[in-house]
Amino acid sequence: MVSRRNFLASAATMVGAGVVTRVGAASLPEAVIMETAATQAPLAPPNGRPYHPVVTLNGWSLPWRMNNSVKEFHLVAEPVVREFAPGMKANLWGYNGQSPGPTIEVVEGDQVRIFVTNKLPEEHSIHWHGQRLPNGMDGVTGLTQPGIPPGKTFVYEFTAKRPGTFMYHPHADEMVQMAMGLMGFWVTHPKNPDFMRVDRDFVFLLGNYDIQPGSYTPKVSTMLDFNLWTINTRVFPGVDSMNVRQGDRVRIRMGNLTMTNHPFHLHGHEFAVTGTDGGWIRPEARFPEVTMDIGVGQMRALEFIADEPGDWPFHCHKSHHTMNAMGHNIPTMIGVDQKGIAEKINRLVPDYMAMGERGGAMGSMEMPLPDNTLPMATGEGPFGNIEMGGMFTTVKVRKEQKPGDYSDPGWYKHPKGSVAYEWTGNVPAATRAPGASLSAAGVEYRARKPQGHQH
Ligand SMILES: [Cu+2]
Repeated sequence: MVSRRNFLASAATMVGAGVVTRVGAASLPEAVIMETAATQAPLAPPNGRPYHPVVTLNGWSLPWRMNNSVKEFHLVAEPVVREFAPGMKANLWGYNGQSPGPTIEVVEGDQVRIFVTNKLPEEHSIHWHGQRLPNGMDGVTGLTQPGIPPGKTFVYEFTAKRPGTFMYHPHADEMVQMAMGLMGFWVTHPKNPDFMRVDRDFVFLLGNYDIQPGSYTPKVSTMLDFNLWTINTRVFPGVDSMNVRQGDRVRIRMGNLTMTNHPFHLHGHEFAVTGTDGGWIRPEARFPEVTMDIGVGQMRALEFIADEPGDWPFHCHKSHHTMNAMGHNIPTMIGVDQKGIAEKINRLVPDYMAMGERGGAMGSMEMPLPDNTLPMATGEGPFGNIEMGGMFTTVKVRKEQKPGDYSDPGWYKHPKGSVAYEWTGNVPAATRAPGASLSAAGVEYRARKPQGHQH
């Protein structure tokens, strides 16, 4: 028999081991949902310890309920519709109405209880990626818990021990459930709100999907050949810009839940990688970068002072990852005269268009698209087509952007004389090395034939 005294003693031991308590809740907390893909204002903590909230790009943070000093959250795994960018929607699986699910923000030392309701047609479980927690709360179906059956609710309880940047994702039928969009961001803020304080703190997850033009559901068996590379399950021009005030200290935190690495590149500024999966990097161990590779399953935080005004790209440097849905088996046609072929094919296929003769720029392309897909690379900028898609966005640095204002200031107005311009003077012949002869008509080369082993 468990006396009250014994129960308290054992409860104390459990807290010491990182477990909060057995759930004493009489009711489920409300499952808050969000239906818009617009970036929501930061969630100022209404109770509990103070912290500086993050901003989830094209997303939001999940409100909680305080129950005897335990922060209670409610996630519902369910089918959702996500708009990747205006003109294209997909049938995915997500949390609380969206993919990715809402960001969960807690403070180091918080006791956390998360109710997970499974409204999927198969078993589910959530793994709290990167957290220190009791083994039985790690969310691995079959290993640390039984799968959550459809229609059931499970409870996860642990103390958020380590401050830093984390994620959550299923560890049940993983390949399918992640290919369908089940994932979310997690931030554990430091106990001291002034520790590594920044003015703007953006977060997002990288995802990949294979949704063939004209279809609405991702192919879940695709292993590598994805055609949509996403920032919070959005593709450019559907990805919001990160709007900051000139001089702000800006942090961007990312998690990579795709099947490949992404070298993210920031224009116009250097940044320091300040956080990894293991926690915060000591100031003396940081080094400057303009491109940071983020590997599969990794999380990274970078920081910079946004001191250069303008609209600065922030994007994956793999050029196929800044494009949208399109076949990949396209022959290179640069320099090939396709006029005759196009005419002949047009008799059979009226909309056929010769492509690629002068490169792949999509700016002037007007080939009809199938339903529910996006042009490969498009986004109207102040100077025309931006010719980007996928994992691309901008950091908009403005002197006039008020602290705490995240609204889009529009395109940058360049000071007079500060935009690249056409040269209209003489173009002298290029100086070449003596004896060098390079002309388009006759490129000289020497074949170096194998000479056998010379050592
Ligand atoms: Cu990439």
